Amino acid sequence: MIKIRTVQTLIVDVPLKRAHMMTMAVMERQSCVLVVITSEDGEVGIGEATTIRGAAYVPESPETIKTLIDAHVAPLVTGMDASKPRAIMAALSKAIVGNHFAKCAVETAIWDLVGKSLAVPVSALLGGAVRTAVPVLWTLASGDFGADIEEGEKLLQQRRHNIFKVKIGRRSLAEDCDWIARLVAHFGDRARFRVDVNQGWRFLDAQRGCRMFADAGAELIEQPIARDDIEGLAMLTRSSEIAIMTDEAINGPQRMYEITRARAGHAVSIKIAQAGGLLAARAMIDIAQTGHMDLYGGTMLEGPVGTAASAQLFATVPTFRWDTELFGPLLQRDSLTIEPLIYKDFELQIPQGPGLGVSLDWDKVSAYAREGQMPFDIPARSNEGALHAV
Ligand code: MUC
Ligand code: MG
Repeated sequence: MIKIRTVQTLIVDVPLKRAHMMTMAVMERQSCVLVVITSEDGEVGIGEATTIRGAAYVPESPETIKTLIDAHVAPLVTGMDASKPRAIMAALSKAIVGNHFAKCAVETAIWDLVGKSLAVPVSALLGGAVRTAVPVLWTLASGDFGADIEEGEKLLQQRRHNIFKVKIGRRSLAEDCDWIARLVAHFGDRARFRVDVNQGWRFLDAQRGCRMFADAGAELIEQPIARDDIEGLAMLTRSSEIAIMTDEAINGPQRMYEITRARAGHAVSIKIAQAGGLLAARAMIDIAQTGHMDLYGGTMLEGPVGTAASAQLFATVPTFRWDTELFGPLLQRDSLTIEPLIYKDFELQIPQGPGLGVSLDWDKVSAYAREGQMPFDIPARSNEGALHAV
């Protein structure tokens, strides 16, 4: 029995290295909701939820996530047995509708707590790792062509990334297509390119876009049209020469089942937050694989904690046909964890330590904590150097 004693949350705003421009929002910082769960015997588990600029992407924001966990999750799970994550998630889904990002952060902290209590990595609790690293692409979204080239060159030279996803949909179809054609011409066979429209096109634009971007040298188009247009996605999938990937449309196992049945995409993005947690994401992976959909390991631009959680799950999956985008920590100007995640040779190394394999650096957390979030009752065992409340 790993009895849960406390569930605490705080919001931390971490500046990004550069503005990240997408169809629906421009981000200059990432707001991370940290969830800290302690057990009666003093062990600590951490989780993280991030959204894309407030509630611009999903109907949750850092503020709603924190409020929901404080008001409704903490009283429910306090006293429960963390060694039974399925039972806890079942209780949460009975008591709380939706709120997948909040649930994912809580589930992550529970897995971390169990892993740390048993001294095994979370991947071992999820069936066991079948790989030690996952390939990671980078998203070009600076909004400036020269800056995109410079960024891509640097990342190639560092052997960080050789696959690039470009955020489009803010300009006209012709301008976006020209942008990609020029990137492809510049990098040649040194890099591969995809685009993410983030629902920015209408169906007819998308039909033209598939042809135009295939000619421009892109290999995949992510979420070209509205998230609820499953039939439209299926029609594009049937006619497109290049791969269509479904992302925002997937918000859990049920939706994954519908999308797989409809073949609304050649590939599907697996995001633990959109799924509603690691168990739900595992179910989505199983449904997609059973239906012969290709997998992609997605992100909600989490920092190192949420990224480590995705990595622990993805470590148990033999093949991501379209790689992963677990680059969130690299976009942040500072790291909230003591152990930095290791990126090398175009891959993220799966953290090997107990639990998620990362722990919070409380000096950094308190430096970036949003006003009013400190003082915070820092659990002693989460950071041997910070035995006092900040
Ligand atoms: C998305 O739609 O893929 C993930 C990476 C990125 O640049 O944006 C997010 C969301
Ligand atoms: Mg996307």
